[in-house]
Amino acid sequence: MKKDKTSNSPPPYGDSKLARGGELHQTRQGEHPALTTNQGVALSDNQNSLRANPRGPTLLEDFILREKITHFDHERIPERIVHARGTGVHGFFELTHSLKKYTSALVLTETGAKTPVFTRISTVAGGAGSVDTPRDVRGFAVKFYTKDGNWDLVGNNVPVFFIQDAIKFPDLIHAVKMEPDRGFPQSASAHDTFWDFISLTPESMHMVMWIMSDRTLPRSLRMIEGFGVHSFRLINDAGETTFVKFHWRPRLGLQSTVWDEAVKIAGADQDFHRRDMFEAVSTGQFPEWDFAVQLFTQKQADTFPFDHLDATKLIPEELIPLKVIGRMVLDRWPDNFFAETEQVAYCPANVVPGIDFSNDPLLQGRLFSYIDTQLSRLGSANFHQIPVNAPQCPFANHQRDGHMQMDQPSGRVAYEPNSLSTDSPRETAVDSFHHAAIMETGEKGRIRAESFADHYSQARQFYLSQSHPEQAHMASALVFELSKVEHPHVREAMIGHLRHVDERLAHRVADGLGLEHMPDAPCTAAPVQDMALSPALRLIGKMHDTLDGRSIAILITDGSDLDTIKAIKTAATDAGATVKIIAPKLGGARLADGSLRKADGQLAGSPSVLFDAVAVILSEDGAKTLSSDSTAIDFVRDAFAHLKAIAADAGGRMLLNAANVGVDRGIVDAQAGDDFIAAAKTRQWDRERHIRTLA
Ligand code: HDE
Repeated sequence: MKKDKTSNSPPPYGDSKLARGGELHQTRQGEHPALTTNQGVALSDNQNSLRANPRGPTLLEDFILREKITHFDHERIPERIVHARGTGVHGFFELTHSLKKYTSALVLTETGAKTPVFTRISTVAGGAGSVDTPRDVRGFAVKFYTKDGNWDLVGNNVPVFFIQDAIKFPDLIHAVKMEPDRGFPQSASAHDTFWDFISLTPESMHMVMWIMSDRTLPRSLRMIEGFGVHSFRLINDAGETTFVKFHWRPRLGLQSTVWDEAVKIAGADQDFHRRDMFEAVSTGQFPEWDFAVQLFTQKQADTFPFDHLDATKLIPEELIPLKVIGRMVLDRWPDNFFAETEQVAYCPANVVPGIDFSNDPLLQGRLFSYIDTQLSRLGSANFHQIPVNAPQCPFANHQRDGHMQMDQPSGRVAYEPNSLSTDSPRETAVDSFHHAAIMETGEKGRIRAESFADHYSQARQFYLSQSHPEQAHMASALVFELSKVEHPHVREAMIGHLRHVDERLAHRVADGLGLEHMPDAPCTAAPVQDMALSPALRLIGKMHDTLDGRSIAILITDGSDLDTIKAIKTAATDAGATVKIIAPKLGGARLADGSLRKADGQLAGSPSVLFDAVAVILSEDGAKTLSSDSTAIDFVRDAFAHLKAIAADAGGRMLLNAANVGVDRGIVDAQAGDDFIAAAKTRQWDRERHIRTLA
């Protein structure tokens, strides 16, 4: 009470009102608590440090200045060595189908129960301040606060990984991160050290195919899949185990950008994905994923033409179908980015009774790495006490002390067994964690299993399973990436590997790079198999026929027709899209009927790369003006080049002509609202071969 009084009463001394921010205090009094030091001392002046005289030196005695600056100096913590840039959201997981037959984990057996989650989606290579849209894998980490304790499913949006053994991870990451002598490139794999490492690591070929696909250029974090990657084990009440792979499927369907679009988005809005998620969650368009499992026995695994313990392999859905067992909804933006998104500490070793690990050597290495990294990143063994990391079920043990201990345990006993306490925590046989009782035999050694030797068959299967546009994008991506590699022998080694994936792909890329001779393919440790194609691996096939979660721009000028704008807006909104009006001035445009239509975005700051489709509704005068404005020309030219639907009225068509935009099924008359909506639900893949030389 005393402090409130102090903050609201006039300052007892000091200079002018303005220098103290006095105006602010006078206009916004209300319920503000007093501003205090960390020791609780109320401040009368937060604008001026303590000086010997008005123009004299600052005094060391100023404990208020020192405390404030010292705290500020220590505000940053080490960023994550990988996955530094991420976006986190709270939500819940709801189980719809029980896995009681397979597991005792409550989170997977109590149908209808809602388990709170915190999900962080990230890029891998760039720093915390890097752009959202580089060609990169997306991390997909979910912390389930279950009744049995925290379960972290720390996955990616790609179902396989580069390497088979954790011991190679530091090499992989050092190769992909900025080159140590020059400090670039940030968040890009198109450089020598990455491709040098890859060309010498044939096991990475399958993952490389995924990275070169459009999966690594997502349109939105709400439109990506998530994969647990490794096989895990489920254990039921009888102690029987079943292998499981975990999958997240976005309800909005999958969607990606094209490369040129992703590059331009990086310039237009470096926070494109984070902003998209923020806007969706804050406007109640909560992103949702189905949660699915692939369940299989050891007997089934023995028949697979690959080893499921090898993280460079996936299990095609056609072999083991997915069973949807629940859904995740992300519905609450964190209160504070640092406290939650930055401090959240995931760890694949966080499992609950009923879930256990497989022998995947990559997973086994991860079980160690994550806790270790949190110790240096968060600075204390007590990081589990940070609210976003703390279990939401009761937890108790005899671990004590350490930096930043927030608990204040009472009593004499901090050990177990003991006879002095009647209520200290003890082991329990009920609902507690039991490892799968697996028999292990064989020779100890640094040995890679022979069943891990086939590095190309699934890379080939993935590439051949793609649609034509997707294959073309992969070839172009390879040409782009390898064109940034200075060392010819690295480029040639990569073409050699591609020959095992697909000869036509290898020739396409070699041709795109202008190679005069085809390099030899390297020897393989195992024969390359022709596996059955898997259409489920296509991204285009997983786009949904909807505008839900998509965004449409209507470009207008003074004199535009109100009815046409209204009709397009209604049709798009009814189809689920968010509609933004874009005009040369933010104040808006005076329409043909004399009304003023305010703009949601100003043309120069709202290029068409930020939208899924555009409508151009212009008066004749407006069209004339915009036809000599390069921003407006780029607006429609980019929409066309990025294979988007464009609706145009007569004025709009004038601008399209000035921009040299062609005519095809995706260019629709503004009066034909239904046609525009149908065209906007997909990309105009046929257009691509007319407008772009794909490798
Ligand atoms: Fe990670 N990984 N990783 N990783 N990983 C980290 O942990 C590591 C791997 C993944 O949003 C780090 O807290 C090793 C595969 C995600 O906070 C670190 C190996 C997969 C995130 C680490 C792998 C992942 C991380 C860095 C090889 C997909 C971000 C900061 C054995 C299944 C989680 C941190 C978040 C983060 C180590 C391989 C996913 C250093 C040693 C495979 C989504 O501990």
